[in-house]
Amino acid sequence: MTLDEATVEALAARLLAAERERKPITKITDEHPHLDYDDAYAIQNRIRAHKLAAGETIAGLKAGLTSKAKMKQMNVAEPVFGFMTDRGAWPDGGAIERDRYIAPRIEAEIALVTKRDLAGPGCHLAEVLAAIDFVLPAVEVLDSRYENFRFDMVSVVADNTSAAGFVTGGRPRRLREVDLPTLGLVVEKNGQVVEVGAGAAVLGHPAESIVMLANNLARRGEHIPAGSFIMTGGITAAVAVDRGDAITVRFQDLGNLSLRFA
Ligand code: 0L1
Ligand code: MG
Repeated sequence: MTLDEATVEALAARLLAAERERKPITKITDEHPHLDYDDAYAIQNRIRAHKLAAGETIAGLKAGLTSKAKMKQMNVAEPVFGFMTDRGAWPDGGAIERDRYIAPRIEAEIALVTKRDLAGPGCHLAEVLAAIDFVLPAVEVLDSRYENFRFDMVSVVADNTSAAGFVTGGRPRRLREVDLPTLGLVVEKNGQVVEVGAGAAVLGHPAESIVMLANNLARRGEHIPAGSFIMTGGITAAVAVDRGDAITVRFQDLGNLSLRFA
């Protein structure tokens, strides 16, 4: 940890203002080049505390940068983790307020809901598989609070991993009814196929995201409570969206999700 409490608070306030006013800022590491992951998660935790104090509630947890290719590209060994609040929940088939965001992008994900507490260190795949209640399709809305997507991993963690919203619904399934690594999906933007992928793009198995999340939370003295909705990470590249765009994601076995930006 390199920052004192007052600086953590000031940086959290800066990111919250950027989100509220939709005015992007320069990445935090320009000013604090030695920022480490402990600093970054401390800033993210301050953002979470402010949102809860303002009346928002935690809607779920998320893993980001979970595809091996993207982790290699960004030179990171581990995904990044964040949270979603109820304010970012958009209905399946509904309209998303484009003006809520700076430069929104979407990515298709598999979400899992847990039925038992999960805690690291030492959390492993078998434990996570035994704790999954059901599987849901999800679309994440990403929006960086940094100018022109100029960021690095610690800055992204401080910015709650670009979390901005999500859509879920479709046809929930029990884990035994689906094969997560081979579960395929097709992303369409305005009727054109723009991305295709399968669950194995996420760390070989989407539940591995939850293993890493539980072990990461343990280092911060936290755990995954039973009943958590967890988005396991983008299967496809993020797709830029703007006002008027319509997105449909067709998930094998999990139904479709549709959203439009109005
Ligand atoms: O959900 C994610 O994969 C987080 C990505 C963070 C970086 C970005 O905004 O693309
Ligand atoms: Mg994501």
